[in-house]
Amino acid sequence: MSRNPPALDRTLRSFPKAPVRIVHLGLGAFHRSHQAWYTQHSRDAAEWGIAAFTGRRPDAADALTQQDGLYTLIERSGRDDTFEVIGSIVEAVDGADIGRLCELVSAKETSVVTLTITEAAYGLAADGSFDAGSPGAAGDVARLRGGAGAVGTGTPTTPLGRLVLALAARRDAGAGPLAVVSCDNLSRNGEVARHAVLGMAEAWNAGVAAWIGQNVSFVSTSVDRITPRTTPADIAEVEESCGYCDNSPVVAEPFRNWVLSGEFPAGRPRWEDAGAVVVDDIEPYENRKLWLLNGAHSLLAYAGQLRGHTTVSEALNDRLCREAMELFWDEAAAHLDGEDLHIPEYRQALRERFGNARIAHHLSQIAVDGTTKLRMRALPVLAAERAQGRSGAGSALMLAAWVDYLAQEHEPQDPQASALSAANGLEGQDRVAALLSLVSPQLADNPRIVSLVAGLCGAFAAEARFTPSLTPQQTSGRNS
Ligand code: CS2
Repeated sequence: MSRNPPALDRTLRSFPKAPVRIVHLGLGAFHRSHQAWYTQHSRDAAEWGIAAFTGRRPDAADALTQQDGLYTLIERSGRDDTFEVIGSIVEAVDGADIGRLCELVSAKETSVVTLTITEAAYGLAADGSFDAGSPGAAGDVARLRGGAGAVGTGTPTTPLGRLVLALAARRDAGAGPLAVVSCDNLSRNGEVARHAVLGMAEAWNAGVAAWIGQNVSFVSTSVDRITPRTTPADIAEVEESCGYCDNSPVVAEPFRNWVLSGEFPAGRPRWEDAGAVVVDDIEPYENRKLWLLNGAHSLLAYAGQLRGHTTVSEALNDRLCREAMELFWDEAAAHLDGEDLHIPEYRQALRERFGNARIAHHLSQIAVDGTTKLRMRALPVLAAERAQGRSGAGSALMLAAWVDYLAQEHEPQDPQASALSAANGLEGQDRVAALLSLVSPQLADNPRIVSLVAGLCGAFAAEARFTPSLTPQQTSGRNS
């Protein structure tokens, strides 16, 4: 191989640039391993280019721009790696460039806005509703109002605020309806996105809110592809194996899945050519993925780190972590109906996906934003178990692992970081109740749940062993 390999760009790999018809907010590794891959593999890919905007920092856009938007997807199985250049992102933009965002969203050709802005960015309050008073949302409402309602003069800083401003620009341009597609791991993510966008728009300008209500469809999706952070070794591997320099490769497992439900009033790529599935009722698929995959991930993230592990596959090799995961899965499976969900096969596939030791999926990466994630991942199963008169000990174990993890992680990354650190300063059951209240008041208001979780704290200590009291047969009063 040459000592100075050429840089990856469209002169090195000739990829026609499709016109921008999709705007994406949240340019990160997952968008590049998932939606960009599906778009490239649609039969009509030549008509659908993506303009992807970063979130807080411009770095990812700068790096990708140097390569004309091209990057290498390293598909990493348990045995080997394969490489593919992805060219569906035709423009990578700093998220702070609101002028360009408004220009693209208000273009008639733009038909779809996809989002991977993280669960926390939807501004959800502890009861799951949109919190217009949360610091991010309130700041952007003030900034939008600071523009005296004139589009283009306010400069919002959150993805939601930016999207609302860009949709207002589309209204003013008369560019017609379009679809907003949430690709974040939230249940009913389309509905959540609708509440969040409308909530912010209503707080700013009733006319904009009314236009959004009538012209923007919010599509719910369940997205799946394990995508660990790229490391310097991955960059070196691409250079070695492909013979060019790529500053932004992305690593993903071979598995991928995308289920969508909702209207696309201005059209969309034929993602189904690439294996995406369009359904009327997304809830069962969403719950299967959120509870079994993401729920197990959160459990392993906290329990695994308590037991000294770094990656998902390491945690899976720990008997205690594995047993806890299976216990939680048993609880979740009791509330996942429908033969076409193929739960036993799905569980087996997850064991294999998690066990892929060639994917170094860091537990610390999964552990962030615990209050929002646990609300989606632990709470529904716990509530469903208790409604059937069982304790929900498997789900409560996930919460207990998080409570214990916070005792050693004093500066967790979380949308409620300051409230978390105040709650973390308390002791005993008061501490457990205060922490749980940040996941949901529903948990903290129930003394039996608080003592169940408090009683499970310490379950992942080095010398711990599960006891029969942790089996799902343990019952509690119905509806308690
Ligand atoms: C993970 C997800 O970080 C997390 O919270 O659970 O990013 C997970 O890897 C993806 O949803 C897999 O599709």
